[in-house]
This record gives sequence, C-alpha cells and structure tokens, in this order.
Amino acid sequence: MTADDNGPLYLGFDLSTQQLKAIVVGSNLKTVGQAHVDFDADFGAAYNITKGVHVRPATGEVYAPVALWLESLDLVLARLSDALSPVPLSRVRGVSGSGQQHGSVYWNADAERRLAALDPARPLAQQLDRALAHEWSPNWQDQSTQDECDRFDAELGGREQLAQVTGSGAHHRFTGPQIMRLRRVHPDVYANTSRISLVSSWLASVLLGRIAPLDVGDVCGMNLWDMANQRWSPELLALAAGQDGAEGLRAKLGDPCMDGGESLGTISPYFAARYGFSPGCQILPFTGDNPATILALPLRPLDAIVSLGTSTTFLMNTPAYKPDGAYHFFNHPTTRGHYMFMLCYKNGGLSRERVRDALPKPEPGGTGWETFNQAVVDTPPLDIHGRDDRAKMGLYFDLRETVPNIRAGTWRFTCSAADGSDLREADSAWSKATDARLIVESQALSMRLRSQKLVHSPRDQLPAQPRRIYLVGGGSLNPAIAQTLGSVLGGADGVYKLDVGGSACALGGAYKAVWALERGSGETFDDLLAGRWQEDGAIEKVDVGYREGTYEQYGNVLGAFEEMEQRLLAEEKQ
Ligand code: XUL
Repeated sequence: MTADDNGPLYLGFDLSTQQLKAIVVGSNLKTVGQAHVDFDADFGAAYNITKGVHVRPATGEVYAPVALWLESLDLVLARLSDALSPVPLSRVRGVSGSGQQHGSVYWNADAERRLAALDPARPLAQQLDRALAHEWSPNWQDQSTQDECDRFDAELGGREQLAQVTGSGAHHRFTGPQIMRLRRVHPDVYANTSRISLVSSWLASVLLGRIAPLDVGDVCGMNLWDMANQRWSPELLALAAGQDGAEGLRAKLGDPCMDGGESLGTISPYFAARYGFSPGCQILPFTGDNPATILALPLRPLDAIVSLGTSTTFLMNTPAYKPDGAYHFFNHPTTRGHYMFMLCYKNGGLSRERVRDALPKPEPGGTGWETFNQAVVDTPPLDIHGRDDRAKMGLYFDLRETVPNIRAGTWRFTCSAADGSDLREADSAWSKATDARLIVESQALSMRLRSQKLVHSPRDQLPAQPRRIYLVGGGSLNPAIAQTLGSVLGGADGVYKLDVGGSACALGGAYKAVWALERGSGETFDDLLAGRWQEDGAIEKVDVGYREGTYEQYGNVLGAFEEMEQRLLAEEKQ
C-alpha cells in the first residue's frame, strides 16, 4: 500500500453477480487498497443463494435478493476501511463504479424519503428493505422473457430495425423485456414501483442518498433507448408499459445522465458518519460492468479486448455505429460520439474444456491444458498441410449460441482453402487433436467476421485489423489460445495479456472518478488515462498478432465461415 502523500483518492465499486468489489486508487492510477464480499461465502446460507442468485428452472427466471447487496455494501466498506488503514476514507474525493448489466431494481414511493433519512447507527439492509417495491432483482442470466422478446423484435418491423434503433436485437436479459414481463407476472409490484434503477444506478443511488439517474452507457442495455435520437423510444416504452402507459414508465425510469463524468452530488451523510467519508466526496455516474471494463486501460479505437471466461466477450471502442441483431452497441461511457461494440458469446471456456477433455489427460501437476495446447500448436491453420488440402472449419456449441442464434451441436465443414468456395459438410469427424485447434479458430473467426466492418488499416498498408488485442479472463493465461487468436484476428501491435488485478471493471470505475474530477477542459478519458497509465506490470505481450500470409489465409475462408452459419440457421427455420 502506498499512502505516502496526502493527495486525493478515488473509489471504484463493481457489483457483479457473485461479488461486490471495492478498489481505491490515487491520482496516478496506482491501487492503494481493495476489499471484496463474496455473496455465497459471506451470505450464502442466510439468503439461500448459489453463485449469487436464485434460479427457477421451470420458468427460466434468475434473480438476486436486493437486501443481500445492501448487507454487502456495509460489509465491503468495513473491510475496505480495515484494508486501507491507516489511510482514512476521508481522502476519497470521488466514487464511481459498475454493476452487472441489464439487472433492475424496483423502488417504492417511500424510497426517496428513506434514502434521505438513513440512520448511520443501523445497517442499510434494515432501513432500505422497506424502500423496495420488489425484493428481487431480475438477473442477466434470466431466460424467462421469450414472449416479450418476440414482441420487442416485432414492434419496429423486425429484429434488425430494433437493433438499428436500440443498438441490439431483443435479448432475454435486456431490461425492457424484463420490465414488460414483470408487469405481466407481478402487476401489483409494477403498480407499487415509483422508480426503476439499473444495478449500476441503484448502487449510485444508495451512496448518493437519493435516486440516481441511469447512465449514458448502461441505458443502452435495455432495448428501450433510441440511440440515433438519444431519447427513450416512445414505441418501445409503450410496448413495455402496455395499458399502464408509456408516460408512467418514462417517469419510473427518469432521464439518464448523458455525461459520464458529471457529478451527481455528494455522498449520503450515512457513509460520512459511519465510515468516515468526507461530506464533500462526490458520487459520479455508475455504468455497466462491460462499459467499465473498457475504462480499465486507455483503449483506443482499433484496440479490442477479448474476455475469455465461461463465456467469451469481445469489446471495442469505436466511432462507427453499425448495429446488427446478433450483437450490441452501447453509448461509450465517457466519450460522446463513440460507442462500445460488444459481442457476447455463450459458448466459450466450457466448450473448449469439453474438447480438451476428449483428448488424453496430460501428466498431473500442470495446468491440465498441455495436451490441448500441443494439439493447437501442432495443427496448421485450418488444418491445411499441403497445397491440395481443403480448409477445415467447425462450430462447437454446448449451449444455444446467440452470436448467431444457432442450436447446440457440433458441425464440421470443409471448403476450398483458396477462396472458401465449395463449402461442404465433412464426411466424417476428424481427429480430436484437430478439433482443439479448430474450436479456438472458430471462436476467433466469428469475432473477426463480426468486427471486420469496424476496423481499418492501422498503418503501413497493412490489411484492416485491430491495432492491439488485450486478453483478459482465465483463457488469457493460455499461450496456445493467445497465439491462435493473434493468427486469426491479427493485431498489428500484438496481443497482450491485461493483468489489472481481480476486477477490471471496479478499476475502470475508479479511473472514471479520477477523470471526472481531474479532467482538464475538453480532456477525454482516453487522453487523461494515456498520460497517467503505466503499462509496465499491467500488460504483457503474449503474441505477435498479425502474421503476414496466415492472416490472409483466414481471410480467404471468412465468407465460407459465414455461409456455414447461414446454412445452419436456414436449416432450423425449415
Ligand atoms: C452483458 C451481460 C453480462 C453481464 C455480466 O450483456 O449480460 O456480461 O453484464 O455481469
């Protein structure tokens, strides 16, 4: 811990599915201290949750108890105060952070009064449970809104039109369909709701002591926000609100704050009295966890982040708005006129593990990936060994995928290596070792296909591709995966492992607070960060990225890869 000066500190939270994290940094972006609460470990028995949530398999509902988050906020601040000691929380000048996207919290008419009158002698959960119209928050893993999604996709004339207007096609987890279902299933809850927060703005509200506006980035995860006009879509509000009326829903949602760096006000006296925050400490807008992740480093347009966890996420900061029903555009959380592009795959780490587990087990004591990795590096790109070989491609989905919406299954195809023509389903399965390379290639080809319209030549007449690719998540530790991603996706300046500690999004939140309160006139987030960020220790180059010849070889089959997906989609429609 470095606390050798008396400069201001900035606090970032992340309220994720399984944890609440808090991290404190100085103006130089260096971490001073952190703490976390693990929902299952700390409160699992009391709330009867698993991995932070309740699941109701019969309906596909997934939801989290809001009181658990209130208890966790008190606990994480007590832990943070200990972790920072002797540095007092009174040095924290600004607080921001993130929340799991799409989740919503329903406040009752008593909420503002209760938020404003918190007694520092009593825990939050005892006081604010009665400020809620609904004790549960629908979670992003919820699958219960198929009917509502069909209505959303149809409302503006089709899924692509919905994506054009809101940045995304309808998704089960998006808040508009969730609100529409909640109104249908729990009309009394909807009627008793005076305000609706997203998880991010909910946490900001508790810290602020009044209901905070939704955030410029996170508001785009609802299928309700009209991106072109930067306003609520009247048609979609009317759809979600039904006979209760669009105006009523609009009032419940409020107007979002369109400047990610605007102070919402000072911290609630509860936190000043109970934890020693300065009464002047500012609360800044909280955003979604994915938008906050792109704030954990100076992510320039043409740079991409690939998060390799249970699922795979691909994020870019881009000035281009080119929506499609299979992916997402959000307002950039700090930079007006920029967007966050996001691909969110369901099949990632688990599918790779399935392919790994079909191979002989490596010697014990290693990572468990040795056989898989050897197979990946020993297999040439697309399994083309000689001039006459056809290219091989596969799709390996353990779950129904969303990008694109193809059923679970494994498919193997071949095509001409020269130009992807003559695409055919393979006559028989190929070796399990070949599958190891092809599953990683397949995941990377899908990302390349969908991001190709957002990239251009980074320099020196190189083909269009990302400049840097940053890897995060468990899979980022695997050198064979990094090498394959670099071969397929390119990356003119290489592929880097980003190691910013446990929580990139909490850190992104803390950095957003630094920017909000220290930015010069007109200074963008990325400029401020680029001037202060120390790459050393935070990133490590793990692959060269662009390889002349190999990158083009994958380019030759990109059309065939798309055709393979199209054929499978068409089969399902029949
Ligand atoms: C993004 C999404 C998840 C959650 C995870 O659309 O649903 O990444 O934000 O917390």
